[in-house]
Amino acid sequence: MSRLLIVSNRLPITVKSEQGKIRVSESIGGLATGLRGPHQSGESLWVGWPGEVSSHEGQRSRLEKELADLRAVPVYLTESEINRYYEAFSNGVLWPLFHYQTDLIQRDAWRHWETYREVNRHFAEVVAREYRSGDMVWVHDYQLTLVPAMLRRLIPRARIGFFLHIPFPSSEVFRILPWRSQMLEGILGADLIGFHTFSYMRHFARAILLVLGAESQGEMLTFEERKILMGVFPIGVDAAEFGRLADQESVLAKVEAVRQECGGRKMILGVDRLDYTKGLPRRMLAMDRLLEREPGLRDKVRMIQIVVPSRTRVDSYEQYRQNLDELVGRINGAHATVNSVPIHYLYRSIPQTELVALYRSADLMLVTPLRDGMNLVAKEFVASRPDEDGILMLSEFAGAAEELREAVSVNPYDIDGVATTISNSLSLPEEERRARMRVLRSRVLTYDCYHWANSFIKALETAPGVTAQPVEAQSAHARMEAMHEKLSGSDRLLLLLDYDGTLVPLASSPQLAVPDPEVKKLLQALAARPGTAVHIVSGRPAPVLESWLGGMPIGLHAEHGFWSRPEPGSPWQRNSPDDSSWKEAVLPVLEQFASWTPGSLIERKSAGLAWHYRMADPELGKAHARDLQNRIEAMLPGLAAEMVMGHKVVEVRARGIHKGMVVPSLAVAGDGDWTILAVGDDRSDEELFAALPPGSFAIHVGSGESRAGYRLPDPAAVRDFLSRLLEAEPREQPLLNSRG
Ligand code: GDG
Repeated sequence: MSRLLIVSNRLPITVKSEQGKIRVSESIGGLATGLRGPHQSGESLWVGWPGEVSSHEGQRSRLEKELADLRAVPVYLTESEINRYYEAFSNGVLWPLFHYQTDLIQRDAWRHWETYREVNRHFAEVVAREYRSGDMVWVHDYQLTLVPAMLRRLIPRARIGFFLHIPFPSSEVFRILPWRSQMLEGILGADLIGFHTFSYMRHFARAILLVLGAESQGEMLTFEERKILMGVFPIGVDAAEFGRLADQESVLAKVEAVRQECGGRKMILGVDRLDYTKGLPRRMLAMDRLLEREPGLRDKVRMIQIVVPSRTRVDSYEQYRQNLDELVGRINGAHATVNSVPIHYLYRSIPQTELVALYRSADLMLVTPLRDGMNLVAKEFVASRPDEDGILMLSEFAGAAEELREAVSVNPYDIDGVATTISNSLSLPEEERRARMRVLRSRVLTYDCYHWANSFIKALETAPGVTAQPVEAQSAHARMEAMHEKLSGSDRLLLLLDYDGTLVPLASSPQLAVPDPEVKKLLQALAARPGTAVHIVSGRPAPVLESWLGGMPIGLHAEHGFWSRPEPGSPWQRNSPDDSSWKEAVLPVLEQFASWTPGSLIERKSAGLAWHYRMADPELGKAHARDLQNRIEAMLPGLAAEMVMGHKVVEVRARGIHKGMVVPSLAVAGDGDWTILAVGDDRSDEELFAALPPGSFAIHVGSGESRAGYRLPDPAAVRDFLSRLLEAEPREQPLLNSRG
């Protein structure tokens, strides 16, 4: 059975040192509980920071023994690493950024990126050390985004999953991060990438499209030749356990006591970690507004707000706490009566049974974060209501809102709206309260933390991943080598090469794809190879090819074979009659699309017009390309033109022209009998491949469908392949070939 290696910043344990003895206890929480089953089954391990522990060797070895019993592997971090990687970079930069609080990003914390990387590497090394063939690795959260790619390098064949517990922000916000590409590439080391909601997944997909140019299709994307799956896995809580606690005698007694204390007033509850994402000041201001508008409520409601201390060493949290204290003090001062203080505010953590008793006592639970990955408090509240009563008020900016549709939804920024909604909720009829709670309960009970962990693990087990590819890749490699050998041995070799995307990488703008000295040298050397004819078959206009490659001893074919200059020095000749009457109708349409699609441009050729959208926003470009295709298709029947959809280009050209046109004359030139190799990356190259005589070879560059029998990943691989032809001598002495 395959083991699962769980990797998170913190180990789910608490280490205490009592009278020189080390005690380790397991922590509770959705993540720890959900993974307890998978962690304990097989020989799975949990890798993470054990917290601040003594560096004393004796103490460490005792700790490690205790940890080994819990199948936990420590990643020790120094105080300075914790300050920089965890407090400063993870909590001071990534946390506010991913929660849209860009003003709170610590300015000096940007310096700590290096430490973030080093600590991520340290984690990856510990995992790689523990890894055994067949294991699966599951990396958690924003502190460890670089670990998947680092692992991919250390243990290339491992199945790696990554789950983000916080929101993935809109790409507009994400791209603020100077290390956005490194972070995305880090995450893309995984085979499966999980998010709480569909919007986070979409934001991520958009970010990789804009930042890395990697296009996804639904939940699937291909990056560096690997298939990567994305998915939505909303985390749940241990609902059965909360329900069990909520029915316990001692808890019910506490519920009774809380209600007595409320003395008939409606109880409003809030439970949050002290964090600026939780929307506490606005929630308090909404209470303030409500009591101002409805003074009669002052003796009729009581709010209990538990605030759990958190990240006390990060400056912005301390400041936030002081402001909140003052605000609550002011509101209580303004609305307290002789009989009651409206907001009962506790700044500390409470035992779980007490928490459940509060959940079960509440008439109205306020969960109003400004942003929250999921928010487990909302689900715990629902799970703690076997009595099927109580109202959940939930911010539309919590991940939980995408699932818990029967909660009363609020926009936490709309203070007045929240005040009104609190007031309305308090008077909801019992029947409606129960109806909402019943549906909420069925969701929370079904999709609990066990379901979450199991569904992620199952998806990771079956994700396409790297493991699916090697056999195919190996056989492709062997075939490729066999073909190379045939070409190398040929003394009459005809090379038909596309230019853009084949010999040089696609440039953002067509004018920028100027040939570099290296490619010129390669073409020169190939042309000088005995018995070898080299031809460039491109979609570009003749003047461009002439100015870039005119001086070389090779044949040039422009505009998809409309023009040919088979030998250097010979004039360009047309291969088809010139009928451009169709341009009058087509050009205005292309111009319209160019103006609608910022960044796109029109290329004018003698027998064609091309609308390039590589520089436009990729999604807008794609959508408009589809629209343009429909528009042109509708026009074509009346025109002597046809349309070709290429790589980020829609081209309209005179009918009957295609790259395959050049093949017949070249194939018979110099008595024929050539071994032909055609290489191309685009749809227009398929026509070249189709026209090749039997026994020829065709290589498609890049991914996507092709009729070519062979494939190379990119122009660098093409160059490498072609330059290897220069190493081997042909079998026989060459015939001099005059076709250049
Ligand atoms: C991150 C994401 C996502 C709170 N006070 C007490 C107490 N708690 C427990 C709650 C709950 C947990 O703390 C808080 O969980 P949240 O989900 O609300 O928030 P984060 O800690 O920010 O977690 C979040 C989560 O990851 C999981 O993916 O949902 O969006 O930010 O379990 O019960 N527990 C006890 N006493 C307290 O006083 N015993």
